[in-house]
Amino acid sequence: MYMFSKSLEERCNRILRDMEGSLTARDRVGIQDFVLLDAYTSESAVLDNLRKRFNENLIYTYIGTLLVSVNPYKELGIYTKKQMDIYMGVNFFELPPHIYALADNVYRTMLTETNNHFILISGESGAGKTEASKKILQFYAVSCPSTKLLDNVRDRLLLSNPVLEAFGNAKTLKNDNSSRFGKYMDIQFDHMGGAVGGHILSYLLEKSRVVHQNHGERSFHIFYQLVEGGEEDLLRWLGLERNCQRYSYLVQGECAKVSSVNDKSDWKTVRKALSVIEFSESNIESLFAIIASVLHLGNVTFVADSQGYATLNNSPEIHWLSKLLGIPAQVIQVGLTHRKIEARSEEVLSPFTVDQAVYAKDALAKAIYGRTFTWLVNELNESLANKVSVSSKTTVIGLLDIYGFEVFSVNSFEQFCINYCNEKLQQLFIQLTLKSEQEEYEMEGIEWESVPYFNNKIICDLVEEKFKGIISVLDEECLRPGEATDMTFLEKLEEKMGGHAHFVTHKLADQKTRKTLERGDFRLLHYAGEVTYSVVGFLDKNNDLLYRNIKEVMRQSKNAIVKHCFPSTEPDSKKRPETVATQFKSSLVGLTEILMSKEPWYVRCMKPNEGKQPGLFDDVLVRHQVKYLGLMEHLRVRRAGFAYRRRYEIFLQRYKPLCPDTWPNWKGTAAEGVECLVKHLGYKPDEYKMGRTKIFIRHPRTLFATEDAFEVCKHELGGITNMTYKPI
Ligand code: AD9
Ligand code: MG
Repeated sequence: MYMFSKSLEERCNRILRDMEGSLTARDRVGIQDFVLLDAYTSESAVLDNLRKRFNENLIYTYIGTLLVSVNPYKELGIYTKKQMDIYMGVNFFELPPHIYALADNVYRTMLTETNNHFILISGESGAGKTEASKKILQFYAVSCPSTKLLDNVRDRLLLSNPVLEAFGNAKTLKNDNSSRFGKYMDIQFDHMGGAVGGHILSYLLEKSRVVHQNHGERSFHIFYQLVEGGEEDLLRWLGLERNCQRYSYLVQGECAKVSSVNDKSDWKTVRKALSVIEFSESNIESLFAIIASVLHLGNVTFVADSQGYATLNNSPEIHWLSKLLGIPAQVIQVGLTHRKIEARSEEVLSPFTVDQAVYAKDALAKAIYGRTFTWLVNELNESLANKVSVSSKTTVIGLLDIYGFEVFSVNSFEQFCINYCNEKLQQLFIQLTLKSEQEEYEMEGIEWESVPYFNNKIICDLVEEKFKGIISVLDEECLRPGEATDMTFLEKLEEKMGGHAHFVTHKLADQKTRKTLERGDFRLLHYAGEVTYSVVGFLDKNNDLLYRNIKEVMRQSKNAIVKHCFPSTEPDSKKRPETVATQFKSSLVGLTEILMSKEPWYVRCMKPNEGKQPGLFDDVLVRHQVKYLGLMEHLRVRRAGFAYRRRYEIFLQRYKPLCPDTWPNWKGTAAEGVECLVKHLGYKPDEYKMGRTKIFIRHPRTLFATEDAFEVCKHELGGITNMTYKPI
């Protein structure tokens, strides 16, 4: 027990004996805020606390205002309207941690400070990011002011989700509803707090999934929804059979049916959502014509003629493609089997081999789908655009639901991009957290003690630096078609990056490390740990090549969306389009700028086990996530100096019964009251600091002792009934 004034200590001891263990709750359910862990630098202590809470179905824990969430893989009954009501308008730390507490706090801070905010939700696949972002949106849908006009906006915001999920999510081995794109969504509020509009940005859709899925995985939900749920008339019009097995693009993973997914009812939801969002019927028709076209395209097969060139029989697929895309069959046929090349300033058609034709066909399917997805996001944005309060100023809360750090047994270009994205976000996170900590200290007039931390700028530079970074080297190689290969790319990397502390390959490694690397690998030492990438496919995926003449074919389409997606103004392939990695890099620069101009909040999602099972907490897996989510780093920054801080008013209101001078009412200022209170409790001078508006307490044990005394006092007085919450 901390040094209390004599009489209080005596009373405490007596009552503690009587209460026998009722104060051991902290031991059983852990603590609500990691900042108050004494052994805050110990990964094991963090893990223990998470486990304790998870076993009690307490999935949320704070690090200050950061929310850590562990996927329970079961319904907990904690997202009811009643729960929302409980959290609405209540001070952040006064109730047990919850996503609603965070959502509410962000909302109210935005309204009082009239500034912009964002909530970064990160975590690995299946950790619960998308669910978290939906819970936040639902909370706002219920808690924000309601009028007829606003309700319409609210419905659109909510319904944009099932539409985006249908086109951008798929079943993977890790998650039956895995988002295959990064999403940033702004919700715009007027000065009264009404949600008046929204805007969505999407990042790097994994369109390769359209043509290929690993075993146990599916393509994007919309394909199965259409085939399973589409009305008879519609399917007939699209030339589709109600049988996913008929479509080559849908059966590669050999699991067209997923028990946790109901394609039929999801189809209905999406169909209805499209109407509410006010997509025109003709656009909806064109959209489904495209989805069907992709399926038909997938079934197109080529045979080699006597010279080995690809030919196409006048197959039913071409007929349907021609009908649905509004392009003459002959034009499609030639487009799929030839490419245009320049020979002596003349353009000639050069025939494909079968392999080349298959490659071009897949490239087309990916391009059509990818571009349609972009179109869809733009349409959603039109529908979400603020038409309610155009004249007055709005503030926004951004929700970033982005792929977490990924490490597989084989990692490719996609993982490289995703992990690079996480490096950028980690950098932003450290910068913003340090900055806000420093600012708070300055504002409170308390001296800042610098914190040692790992600055991952060195890795960001390694990837993105102009002329020198990995992306530059990759782009250079992509400029040498015919000569460059994935292996020459690796050699160039070895030339340029050799000696870099965060880069290693088989050739560059010492003997021991060499054994763990293949010849076609490079390994990056990310802030979150090592990842080995296989260079196979890097050039191809980065080029994302679509032949010029097939684009010209698409331009002739009578399908309004296709026409829009392949505009005649698109720069010709004579001028190379930006590579995928470079586009991604630019979009991340844009995202960083958006985020830097807003106040940050964080949700870190974790998965407790790989088996999607409730009640199972896999220590090794969670420990790994604690590490790569940067929790220890964040904790260190938050704990530099002082573990705990509270506004004087709140601190005094809670603990004033512990001192005869402050109980029941203190006449002076809150700061003076707190000073008087802590002196009475016997806080040592170096244990706390009085800021301008807050008290700062160095060690959690001081607070715990105070809290224990409060519990005792509450018990003894029996009358402080309005204080039911436990802030720690
Ligand atoms: V991915 O990177 O898009 O593959 P997410 O988005 O992190 O992934 P998601 O939110 O889709 O994961 O959650 C995966 C599944 O876990 C959901 O479909 C739910 O079945 C389950 N889940 C997630 N969060 C919760 C929760 N708070 N309560 C109950 C949950 N179940
Ligand atoms: Mg998701």
